[in-house]
Amino acid sequence: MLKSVRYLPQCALAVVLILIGQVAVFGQDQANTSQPKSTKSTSTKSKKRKKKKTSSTSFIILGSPNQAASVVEVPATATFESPVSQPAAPTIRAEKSSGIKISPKGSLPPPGVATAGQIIISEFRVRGSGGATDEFIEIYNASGSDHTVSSAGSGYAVAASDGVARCVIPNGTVIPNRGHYLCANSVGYSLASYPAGNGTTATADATYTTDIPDNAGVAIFNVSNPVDFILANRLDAVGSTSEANTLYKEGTGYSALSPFSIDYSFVRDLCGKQGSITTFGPCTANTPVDTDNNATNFFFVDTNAFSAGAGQRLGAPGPENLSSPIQRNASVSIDLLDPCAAAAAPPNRVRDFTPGPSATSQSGTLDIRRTLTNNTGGNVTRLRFRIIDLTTFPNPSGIADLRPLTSPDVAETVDRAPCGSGTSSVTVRGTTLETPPTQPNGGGFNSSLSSNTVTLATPLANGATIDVRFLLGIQQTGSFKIYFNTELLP
Ligand SMILES: [Ca+2]
Ligand SMILES: [Ca+2]
Ligand SMILES: [Ca+2]
Repeated sequence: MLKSVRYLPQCALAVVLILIGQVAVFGQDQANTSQPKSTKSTSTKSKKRKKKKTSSTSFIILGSPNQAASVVEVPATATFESPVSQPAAPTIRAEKSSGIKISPKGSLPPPGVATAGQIIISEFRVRGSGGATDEFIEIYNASGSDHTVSSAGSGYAVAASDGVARCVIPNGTVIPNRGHYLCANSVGYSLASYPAGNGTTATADATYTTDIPDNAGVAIFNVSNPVDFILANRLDAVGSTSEANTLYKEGTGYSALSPFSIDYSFVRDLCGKQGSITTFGPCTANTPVDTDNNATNFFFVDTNAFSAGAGQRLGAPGPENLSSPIQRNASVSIDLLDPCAAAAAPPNRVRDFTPGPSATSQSGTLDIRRTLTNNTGGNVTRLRFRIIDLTTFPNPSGIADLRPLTSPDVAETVDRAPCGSGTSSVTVRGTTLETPPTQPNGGGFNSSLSSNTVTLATPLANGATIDVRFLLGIQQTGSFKIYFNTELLP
């Protein structure tokens, strides 16, 4: 049945569009993948420039504290090893006591139990390339501090709309601030070797074997006994428009999918633009957005940008578990590789016009280089970057179609402060597009690029820097944007 769905076309528009851009005239916050030295006349340029301004093209790599835009839920400034005190325990007790009256048990929940929105579903799928049971549900700690699971039952249940718990996160489990917990169907889950922490992969923290039907809702409760699966005990839910039980979705739900067995997932928005390919400007969030509206808080990605009923977007599932690196944008700074050169000029940005593989780079590549500084206060032993916003397929004309790729190390000559007093040679470290799933068209939304030279044996010390590159295949030229979250482990 996959055959009937549209594949990524090899877009022939690239050649036509290659002369549109004028990188140099826009300055460092403007971006275009076309030829820097346009042969177009000045009058054409100014016309173009006016037009572009309305669409506010921009390019920034998220990462430095002053770029960590306002966040819907959790200020990204907190470091995960300095938890704040338990979240307002007395208030929680009072709140839950009214809810608990409905419970047959009649017992007060223990102090510290999570409340709605504190522990949420951040990514999931109920089918995959491995078939109907290739499922996972990723849980995220949005509480603002490390959270110790503490329920009146045996833990927090993740249940489908048949009312049957699939996983229970046991009492006593500590989910780090901004960390994850992974629940997966052990019968079909196919992404267990997707990279996670140091020497670990995205294996499930808890498993189940009973299939979740296509488009069925899923919810997480702060209880484990199914009789207590009621709204007052619900932490979060996500379901489709075809889910009848409103306990298992928020709002009207995400658009129901045709049941294709593809490498897709629904990802909670990490940028605040609802996965829009065409919306430029800075992200307004860098942690999962939860406004209790599944239709706008989650977007659909898959590795071939199929149209399956819930929007089309090149990207990849990225299941994260307790061992996975954690978003710490506020604890690193990301600067130009060469602070004495313009952001849009080499060696900070290198445009290679040589056509590459037709599936990823038919119009060449764009190579973005940055210097990351570890400000965490300790070693960094694992480092990767997750794409939270991107121009990619399916893009309208005038918008670039970018495909993040694996890149090797490269030697580069840089000028650093004080500028003009001599140059030095540095090694710019390549980054690796993490798989599975295989991403034959390059990466996309939610894909991750790893700095594999940072390891337990070779950590990045506090205050130390690493020069990194992000290689982007270009399928179609035009205005572009790309935003990353920095995920790391101490
Ligand atoms: Ca299923
Ligand atoms: Ca919610
Ligand atoms: Ca994820």
